[in-house]
Amino acid sequence: MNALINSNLIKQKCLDLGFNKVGIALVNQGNDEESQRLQAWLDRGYQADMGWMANPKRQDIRTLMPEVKSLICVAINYYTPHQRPESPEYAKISRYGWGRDYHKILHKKLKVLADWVRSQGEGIEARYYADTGPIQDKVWAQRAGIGWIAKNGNVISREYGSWVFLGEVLTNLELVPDAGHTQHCGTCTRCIDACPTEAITQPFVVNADRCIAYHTIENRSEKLPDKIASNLQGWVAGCDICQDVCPWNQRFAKPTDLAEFEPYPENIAPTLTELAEISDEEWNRRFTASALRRIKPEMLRRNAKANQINS
Ligand code: B12
Ligand code: SF4
Ligand code: SF4
Repeated sequence: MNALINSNLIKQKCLDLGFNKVGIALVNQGNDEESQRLQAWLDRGYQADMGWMANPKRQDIRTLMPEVKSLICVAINYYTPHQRPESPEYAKISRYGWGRDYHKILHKKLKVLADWVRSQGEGIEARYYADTGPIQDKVWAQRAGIGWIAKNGNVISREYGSWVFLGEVLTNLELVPDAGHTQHCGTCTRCIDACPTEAITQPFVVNADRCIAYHTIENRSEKLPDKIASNLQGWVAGCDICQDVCPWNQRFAKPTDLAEFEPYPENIAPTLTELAEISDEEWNRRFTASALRRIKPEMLRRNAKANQINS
C-alpha cells in the first residue's frame, strides 16, 4: 500500500477536524528501548494496581494491528486561563477534568479521521486510540514530532506546553514520517523538586504508587496510604503540580479554542467541605459527561476527607 502523496492531505484533514498538532511515525523500527523501559517500570511495580499496564500488546504495536505501517499522531490543546483560588478550604481538580470528558471529544474526532482515511482507497485500514488502548501514546507522539517526553512524565509541545491530550490512528498506509522530537528539559529539575510525594523517582520516570494523580483517580481502597494522604495539598482529582511549575507551560500555554474544554463552573473552586459530603445524586449531576466519573462518589469523598484530616 503506497500512498506517499497522502501525508500532507491527511495532516490538513487533522487540522480541519480541530486537532492542534499532527505528526506521522513509521512502524519500521524496533521498539526495543521503549519496551525495555516499560518493562523496567513494571518490574519495579510502578504500575501499582493498574494490572492492565502489563498487557503485552503495549510492548509491540504489531500485536495490536499486525498490518500497521504508520501512525497518525495528534494532540489537542485543553488549556483554559482559569486559575484555582489558593485558600486551603478549596479542593483542587486538575485541568484534564475541568470540562467535558476528553476521551469522548478525541474519540469522536478520531473516528471521523479513521473513516476518512479508510475512504481514500480500497484495502486501506485504520484504527484509532486515545488513552484507553494498550499503546504508549507518549512514545509515538515523541516519534511523530509532536513533542518530547519530559522529566515530569508528560509530553511537552513547543506551542502549547504539556496541556495537550494525545491520540493516534494506526493504518496500513506507508506515509511520509516526521522527524522525532528532540528533548528540551535541559538541566531543569523544577518538576522533580516540586512533587510533594517524590513520585518522579528519576528524570522521566513516574512511580504511580507515589503519585497523587494515581491515588486520587485510580486507587479504589477505602483509605489512601498515609504518605499520600498527608501530602495531598488540596488535590482531590488528579494533580497538576509538576505541570504548573514547568517553565514551558508558564511561557507557552495558550487558551484552547474548543468550547467543550471550558470548565464546568463548579469544577474551579469546589470546597473540601462540599466534596467530603457530596451525595451520589449530586455527584451524578455535577460530573455528567466528565472524565471525573472514573472517581466514584465514595472515592471523591475519601479524597476530600483525607485533605481535611491532614490540613
Ligand atoms: C498509566 C498512565 C498514568 C499513570 C502513570 C503516569 C506515567 N507517567 O506513566 C498515572 C495514573 C499516575 C497517570 C497520571 C497522569 N496522567 Co496519565 N496516562 C497513563 C497511560 C494510560 C499510560 C502511560 C504509560 O505508558 N506509562 C508507563 C511508563 C513506563 O511510560 P512513560 O511514562 O511514557 O515512560 C517512558 C519515558 O519515561 C521513557 N523513560 C523511562 N525511563 C527513562 C530513562 C531515560 C534516561 C530516558 C531518556 C527516558 C526514559 O521511556 C518510557 C517508556 O518508553 C497514558 C495513556 C497511554 N495509553 O499511553 C496516560 C497519559 C500519559 N496520561 C495523561 C495525563 C493528562 C495524565 C495527568 C497529567 C492527569 C492529571 N492531571 O492528574 C497525570 C500526570 C502524572 C505524571 N506526572 O505523569 C496524558 C498525558 C498527555 C501528555 N501531554 O503527555 C496521557 C498520554 C493520556 C492521553 N492520551 O492524553 N497517568
Ligand atoms: S502528578 Fe503530582 S504527585 Fe504525580 S508526579 Fe506530578 S507532582 Fe508528583
Ligand atoms: S519542569 Fe523542567 S524538567 Fe520538568 S518537565 Fe518542565 S522543563 Fe522538564
